[in-house]
Amino acid sequence: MQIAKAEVLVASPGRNFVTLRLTTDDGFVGLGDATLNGRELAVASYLGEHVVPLLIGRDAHQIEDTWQYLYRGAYWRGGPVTMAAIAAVDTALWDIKAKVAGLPLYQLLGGASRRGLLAYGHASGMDLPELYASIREHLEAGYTAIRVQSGIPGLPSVYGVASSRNAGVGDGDPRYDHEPARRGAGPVEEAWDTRAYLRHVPAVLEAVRSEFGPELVLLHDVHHRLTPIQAAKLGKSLEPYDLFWLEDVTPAENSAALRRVREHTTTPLAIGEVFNTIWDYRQLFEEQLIDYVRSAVTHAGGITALRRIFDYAAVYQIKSGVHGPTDVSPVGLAAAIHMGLAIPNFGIQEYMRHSTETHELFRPSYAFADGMLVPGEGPGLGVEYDDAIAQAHPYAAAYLPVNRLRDGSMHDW
Ligand code: GCO
Ligand code: MG
Repeated sequence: MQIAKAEVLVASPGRNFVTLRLTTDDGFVGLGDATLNGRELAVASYLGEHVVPLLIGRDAHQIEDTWQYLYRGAYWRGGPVTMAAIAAVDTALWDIKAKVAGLPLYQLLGGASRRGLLAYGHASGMDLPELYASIREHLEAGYTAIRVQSGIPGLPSVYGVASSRNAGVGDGDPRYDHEPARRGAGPVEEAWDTRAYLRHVPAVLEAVRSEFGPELVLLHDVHHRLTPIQAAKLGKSLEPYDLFWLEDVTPAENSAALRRVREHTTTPLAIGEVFNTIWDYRQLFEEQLIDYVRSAVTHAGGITALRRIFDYAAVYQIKSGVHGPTDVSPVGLAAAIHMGLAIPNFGIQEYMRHSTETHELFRPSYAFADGMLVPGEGPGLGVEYDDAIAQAHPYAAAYLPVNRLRDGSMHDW
């Protein structure tokens, strides 16, 4: 069974998505997500110019060999662009293999290990009343695990926080519009003040815990903004509020920074949404510096590669916590849900929920009910790409915001 056609599809149903569609000579179709938020066309071009020509005529069943061919064969290994491209090919080939078998993908990964995936949503507010309202909406929608992000007094906007001020910017559903694929010639510039953040956040989590009680699973994302000692202090100060995890406390490329954080706090740590390969996790796993792996199928080289990362993590009792923002397409999310149902060390799955337009374009068959995600029982990934809808939503340049300190210095995020 040969790959006969490979198409790179770029569309923007509220935000940009890059999708690879492979078709075999006997008519099986597989999809892979290659979306790199804010740098989408780099991956589209890498695929279109350098990968598609290599795929035509290859045996669609040789998933591992194709992965090795694209990873080792390029000479230039790793990096977000290369690994998103490889991920798209790998995911599309798994989709095809499962369709040929006539089975939902999770069956090929070992079958179901659980009834569904515990999923967390994003609640946020510029102040406590807004935040409480957002948490209540999530509880009504069935979530039992919720990420909590809050405005900071003195800062006009904070990344990850929806409010009446920035609602309506993207995805159609105001609760999720804070994911800032903001349209325009350049990135929005946000102001940041670390001391104000560190003063404010413990009080927010204390208030949320006392308002909503001990059962609610709470998470918080720091978006790489602290130094090791600041992160250690935050982790320690949040211990009484029993977080499921504290995410991305320091810039991810400095693994050793998490030693300092670990020395001081028992708050569980999650990191890895910007990682691309298993090597990025080596020190973190072997020194047991983290508790959850944040990589998405889309950014870590596909199902083949992420499965190896999870197996490696399992040796150290580290669990999955796959990245699931709205900039991972329903194809990437479906792949994560099939994996999450099968792997032994599943922890939690992020589920922000895509816009209506995005669902119309991809028609995913996974479902969310009672706080859990299930992948659907149709063959393959269970996602169908609608070309007519894609045509109605052409690519539009969009950037993530940048982050500056009050004196104008660029800051991590
Ligand atoms: C999360 C993330 C996202 C990312 C975004 C970048 O935990 O969901 O941090 O909000 O910032 O996916 O493209
Ligand atoms: Mg994050």
